[in-house]
Formats: sequence, C-alpha cells, structure tokens
Amino acid sequence: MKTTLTLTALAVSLLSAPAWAAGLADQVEVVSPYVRVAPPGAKATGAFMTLKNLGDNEVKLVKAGSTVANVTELHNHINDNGVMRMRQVPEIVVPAKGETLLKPGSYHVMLIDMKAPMKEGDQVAITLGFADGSSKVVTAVAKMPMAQAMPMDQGTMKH
Ligand SMILES: [Cu+2]
Repeated sequence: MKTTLTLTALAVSLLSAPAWAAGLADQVEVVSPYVRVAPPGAKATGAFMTLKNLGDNEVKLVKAGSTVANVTELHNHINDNGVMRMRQVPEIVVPAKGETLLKPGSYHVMLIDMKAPMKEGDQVAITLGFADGSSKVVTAVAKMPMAQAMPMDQGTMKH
C-alpha cells in the first residue's frame, strides 16, 4: 500500500512537470538548433540556434545544460581591439516579438569538457533555462563546419 502511494505521488509529479515548466519558455520558438562537431581531440564546441520570442515581453536566456558536456556556458564573441574573443555572458536577451541569433562569431551555447567525441548527425539534447525558472529542451543535430567537412587526407593521397 505504501509503495502504491509513493508511485502515485511520483506519477502525479511527473504529469505535472510540463505545467510547472510553463512560463517564458512557452513563448520562445527555437529554430534550427545545431552543434558544431569539434575538431578531433577538442573537448569543447558551440551550439547555435535562432531564438524567436513570440510574446509581448522580453525574454532572457540565463543558462543552458546538456548531458554531453560537464560544463555548459552562455558565450558571446567580442571584438577586443580587432581580436575576436569568447566571453561568458550572464544572459542572452531576446526582445519582445523579436529574435536573437546564436551563430558562429556571436552568441552561442558553449559545451565544455565533453564526455564523448561527437560525430556528424548525432542528436544532442540541450536544455535552455530562462529568467523565470522555466525551461525548454531542444534537440540539436551535430554538423561538420565547412572547413572541417573537406577531406583532410587529400594531401597524403598519391595518384
Ligand atoms: Cu564559447
């Protein structure tokens, strides 16, 4: 009897989870999320996507998480006297009825200390956490960057 009650309580909490997570996350549409496949040996890479805010109020993305990396941070690139540097940022703002692009050279979700090598086509779940505590999980597809997609062994092939 006690077990049944515990299971029922668990079932209720699982069922009510989506309602609890509602909030700012519900007014954000995430378009084409992808992760850049890291070069061999590299243990960090970036995740990119477009965040569309369908609501009348500003939305702030304040954190991100992923099961594939031990550390996940929000980053931006800044031009520091002509040198592009990555910097951790506390939040990424999506204006009301507007959109913010997470793209190479700009805002991105940084996956640091990845647990396993990634290959093209892998699906990576990324949790986006918003300022009101609501969250959303998106599935990003691993993609090769253009330069890396070119055959690396061309120079060593002898015809
Ligand atoms: Cu970064």
